[in-house]
Amino acid sequence: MLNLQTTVQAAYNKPISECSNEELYVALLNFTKAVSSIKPINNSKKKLYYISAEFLIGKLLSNNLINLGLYDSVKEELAENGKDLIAIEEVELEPSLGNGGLGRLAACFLDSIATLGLNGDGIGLNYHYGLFQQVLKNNQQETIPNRWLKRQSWLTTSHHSYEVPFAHFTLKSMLYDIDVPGYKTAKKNRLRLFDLASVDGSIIHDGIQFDKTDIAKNLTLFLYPDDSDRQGELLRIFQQYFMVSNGAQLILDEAVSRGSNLYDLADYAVIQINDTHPSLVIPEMIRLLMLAGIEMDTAINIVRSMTAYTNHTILAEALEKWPLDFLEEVVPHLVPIIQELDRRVKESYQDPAVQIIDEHGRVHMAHMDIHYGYSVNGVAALHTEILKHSELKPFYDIYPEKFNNKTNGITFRRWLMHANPRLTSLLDDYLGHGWHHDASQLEELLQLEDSKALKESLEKIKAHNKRKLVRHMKERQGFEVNPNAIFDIQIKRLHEYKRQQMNALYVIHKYLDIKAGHIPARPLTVFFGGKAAPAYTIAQDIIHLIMCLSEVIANDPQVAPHLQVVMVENYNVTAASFLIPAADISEQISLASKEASGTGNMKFMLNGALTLGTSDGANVEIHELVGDDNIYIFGEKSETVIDLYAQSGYLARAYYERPSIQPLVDFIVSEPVLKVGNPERLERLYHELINKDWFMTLLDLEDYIATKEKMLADYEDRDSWLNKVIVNIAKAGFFSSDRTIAQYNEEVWHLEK
Ligand code: 26V
Repeated sequence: MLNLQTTVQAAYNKPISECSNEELYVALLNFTKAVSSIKPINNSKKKLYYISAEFLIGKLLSNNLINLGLYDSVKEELAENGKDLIAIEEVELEPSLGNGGLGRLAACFLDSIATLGLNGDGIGLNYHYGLFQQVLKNNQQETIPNRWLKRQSWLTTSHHSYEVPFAHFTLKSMLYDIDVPGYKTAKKNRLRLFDLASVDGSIIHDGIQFDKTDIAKNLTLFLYPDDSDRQGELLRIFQQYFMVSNGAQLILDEAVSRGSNLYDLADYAVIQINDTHPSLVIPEMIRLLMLAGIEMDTAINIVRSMTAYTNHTILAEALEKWPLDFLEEVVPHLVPIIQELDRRVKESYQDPAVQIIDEHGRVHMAHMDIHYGYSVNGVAALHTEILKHSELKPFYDIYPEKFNNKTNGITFRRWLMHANPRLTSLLDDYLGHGWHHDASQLEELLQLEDSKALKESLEKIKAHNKRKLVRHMKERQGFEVNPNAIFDIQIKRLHEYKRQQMNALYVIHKYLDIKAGHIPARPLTVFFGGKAAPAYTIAQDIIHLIMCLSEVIANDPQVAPHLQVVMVENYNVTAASFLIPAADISEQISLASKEASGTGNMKFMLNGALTLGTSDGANVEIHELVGDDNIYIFGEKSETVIDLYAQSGYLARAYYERPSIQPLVDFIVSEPVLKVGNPERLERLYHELINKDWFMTLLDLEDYIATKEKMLADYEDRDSWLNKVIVNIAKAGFFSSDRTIAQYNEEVWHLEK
């Protein structure tokens, strides 16, 4: 039996009590890896391959200790020796293998797949610097490479290596594995990350710049490297093909080793394509099957029977379309296959909207997935309906049977047990442990709605979590936050459709209101966190506005005691686990129809925050579950928004001219803000809001402000607020990713348990 004390003694020749946190972290890493390595790998016949450009897995130490059932004993053993597991975990660097919701979803799914005892691995790339690190300086975002990979890490080198052919050279891959233990399970799965030995970080200069043409050195340096020029776009194709060619070769090897003759491949493997980044797996798998001697018709049918596609967005700019000549330049051997797939579509369907290769010679990756896969799913009920009846309607008309919904979910192991241990023990005290494996049991809380003791405990836990966040902010950013304020939190990637700018306009409203003498009953702290893509200028401008407002307010003694704005630097999974348990208000304010699902909304609800949101994505399902009294919904509905787009019916200026709105927008370029800000950025944002406002910020602004004011007033009735909190926690069970994965398995994958 492995033992922590023995591991530490063997590594450092001294007892736990004499080790530094750095030493103990490495010892715990190796100890946990060793315990996990003993677990057998799930080897049941049919296996899922979840291929994804992103896996936003977060720090793994506590997560893996929890899943291996070791957390309490390790924590205790460390405490007995005067050491604190939480402090030791600080040493771990967060893996930088993802960007936002899509990557975090993939991580939650891996946890649930393993926990449900299903055979399924993740396939992706091992980016050495991953997504950039955000530094906030001079009220702006700066970007630097994120050096997350250390010599000692969760990666284990595997013996697999494949040759990946490109137009002018062949690259030989290497494979790293990260164990995915699952919560108290007998078997484990893995995350398989392909890489290249020749990749070389020394080619990075001036922040995150590098030579985009040197593929052998740059291939797995960054996630989503800048694609604003041709070389950048080509590099994305190099990355995607490298990922899927390795993946397809691994899938074939493993299927054959389990007894497949390739004609029956679909009995051994199912591929889930996570958004379109892995779509080239379709022509690649067809190519490999043909190389193995299978004729094309049959190869196409095999691939179609084992490939399923998930759509995560309806934003046109995120739906990938690669010019055929780019593919010709990187992977010429796939081009005839893609052309043949397209020819067959054109032979059967005349509608240009469903073609794979359009009249400009661009390959629509999603179209290929839909024609040559057997399942297409959206990630929340509303999103799937929009896909069926609007965005992908011509496809739904052809293949109604392929379309299905899988509302997203989150793993409660990380987002409750790890992030909020006090709430976890409270729930254990009231409900027992049944909810750990069956989250629907949280509903039993509803019977306790009138319990004074429960409400008092919830108040105490929230206050504790706020103090924890306050300490964290002080340590990380030197920022003083008032722990007695209402914590209003918007954390997600910076994007105009998510409308952080609308929240900033609320802040301006509140500022002006306080200046006019309306002192709020309680202070309000508005937290923002999120990275903006380096080439996305308006998103950078929004960050700039938020930070300028933060400064203006902090320096105004009349307002500062009542209102505060905090921009959290480098928002990531680690920051989320401090922020979410401390929240009172969860901001989910996207323009209706644009947020496919959202998963932060689910994490906040589970941790006892109330949603302030539009009828978008999974907010709609949260609303249905908790009822009108327990959520704050505002804004136009998705049908109205879709109509407005169809008729070009939204005119920002008409809203701007309203007396309630104009002073708020004008404040962006007012003297106090210009004094601390960059006029070019502020003026650009100001003009954008008045003249374009593509995501209709001003459309919903009045309703947003009124609803938020109502929410703040309601907060003062603590008894009634806590009733709402209880309903939200009780109803969150539906959003366990265990439920989502069980549905994928029953309706799409059909893996045996
Ligand atoms: C697209 C692109 C295209 C250009 C380069 C970089 C890049 C990076 C990512 C994407 C796809 C974005 C899709 C996405 O992240 N969707 C989010 O998926 C979540 C999980 O389903 C969902 O909760 C969010 O609502 C949705 O925005």
